[in-house]
Amino acid sequence: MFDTLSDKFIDAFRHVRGKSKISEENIEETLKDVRTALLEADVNFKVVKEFVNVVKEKALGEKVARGVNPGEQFVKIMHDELAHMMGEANEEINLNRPPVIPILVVGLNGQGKTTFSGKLARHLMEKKKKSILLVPADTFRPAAKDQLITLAKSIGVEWFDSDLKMHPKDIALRALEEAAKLHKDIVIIDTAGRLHVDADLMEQIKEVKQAIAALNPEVLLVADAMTGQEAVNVAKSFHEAITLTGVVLSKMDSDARGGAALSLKYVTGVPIRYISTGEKMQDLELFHPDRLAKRILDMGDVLSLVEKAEGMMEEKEALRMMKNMERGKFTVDDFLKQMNMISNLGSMGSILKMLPGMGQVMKQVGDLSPAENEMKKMKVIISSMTKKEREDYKIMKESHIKRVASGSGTSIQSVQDFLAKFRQMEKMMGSMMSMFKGGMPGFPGMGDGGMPEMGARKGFRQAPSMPGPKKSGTGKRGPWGKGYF
Ligand SMILES: Nc1nc2c(ncn2[C@@H]2O[C@H](COP(=O)(O)OP(=O)(O)OP(=O)(O)O)[C@@H](O)[C@H]2O)c(=O)[nH]1
Ligand SMILES: [Mg+2]
Repeated sequence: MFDTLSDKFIDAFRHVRGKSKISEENIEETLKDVRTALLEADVNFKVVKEFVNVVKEKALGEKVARGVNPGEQFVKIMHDELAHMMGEANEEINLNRPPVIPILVVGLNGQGKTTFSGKLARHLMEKKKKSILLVPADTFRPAAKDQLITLAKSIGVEWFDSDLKMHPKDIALRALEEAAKLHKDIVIIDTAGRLHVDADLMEQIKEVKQAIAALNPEVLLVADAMTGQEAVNVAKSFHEAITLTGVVLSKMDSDARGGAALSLKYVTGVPIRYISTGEKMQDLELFHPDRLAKRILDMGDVLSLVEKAEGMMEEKEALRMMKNMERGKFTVDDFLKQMNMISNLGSMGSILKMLPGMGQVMKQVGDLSPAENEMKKMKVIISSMTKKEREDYKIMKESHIKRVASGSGTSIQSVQDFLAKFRQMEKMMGSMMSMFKGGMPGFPGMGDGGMPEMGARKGFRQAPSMPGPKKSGTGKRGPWGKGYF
């Protein structure tokens, strides 16, 4: 996502980095490169022209704040203008109104409407605690109904058993009646793909919208981000025909250029509400212009990372693990849960990119797949261990190791390596825990009671305070024990 643009921008900044003052001469080259980068990202040339002019004016006009170097100030101006171009703050659809709220999902063929309908249902159910009815209203392709029902089942959402012989507007009306009976908050109506130039089909979708107009429906267009300016043009046509309330850019995971995301709001006035970033049901993100601007400029997006991590592990489970760790108990099962949590966040590359400056660091590191493969291998080995072994790996004798090796399709050496690594981790965990318990000279706030900030976050109670200093069982000091520093 935005990879190429990001690289080109960072490269363009070299002309202003380290300069004591921003002048017409030294930003000339930078602005030229910025302009080329945006055009290559498939941003409309008029938008590019305006963007570059504004950035130039601001960069030359602005007084350099004390303590900030001109290069940093230039990046800040770029950030603000990029965020502005993409629409400033995220506006999620308005859910603060009485049910039933209809959401009509429209767009060209094969753009990801059905997939998005499922993703949105899951998101609104899990994050907004809404009850949803999914409505298949693609009367041209019967398989589309099955596709939506399969998705509905996979996410545990109810669907409406539409009669595909009916006009989509009647399906929508029936579904709304049913939703009211079932006390649902929201209906999501998945419609057939249609070309914006097909007059008959555009007429049909107008009729659907008119039929439910009294309920003030959200009308979301799903557009493939990879099609760049074409997506912008399609959004314009649909907006003129049926007045959209938002756009969803799909297949952002495959779009390295980003032209549609950058200029759609600017050109059409319709806000981008969500981005679809994969085929799985959890691959949906809110469109946050300011955060995306940060990602493009390799300033990181820690907020999104924290939000992704939230809710991954139940509070009860987190407390149980914490208690066990306090007792110096860290099991293979705990380790597996932590690995799964990380995998659920996405690929290592996508997680690291959300940290400031990591985009460039990763370029130097190169391929992250060996680390990912290593994690996969460890998971396979763990899944071949019995429950007892996972609770206490020390009971594993040679025969156990042999069994796990053949069960996981790895080798005895691999299992032994894993156990050795785990032993190392367990040791480290023990040392860290005794460090928290005993307090560490020179590290304020880490004395008794653990880290004070831990309880402050929403959803996490204060970690139970830990008892006073504990004598290490072996008498040895771990790598971070007292006296090491
Ligand atoms: N990589 C990627 N693939 C996606 C995304 N969204 C949808 N797809 C894939 O795109 C293909 C089409 O998706 P659908 O949801 O069936 O598209 P549609 O707009 O409902 O298609 P029609 O109903 O035929 O017009 C499927 O193979 C999806 O798995 C996405 O965000 N990323
Ligand atoms: Mg479909």
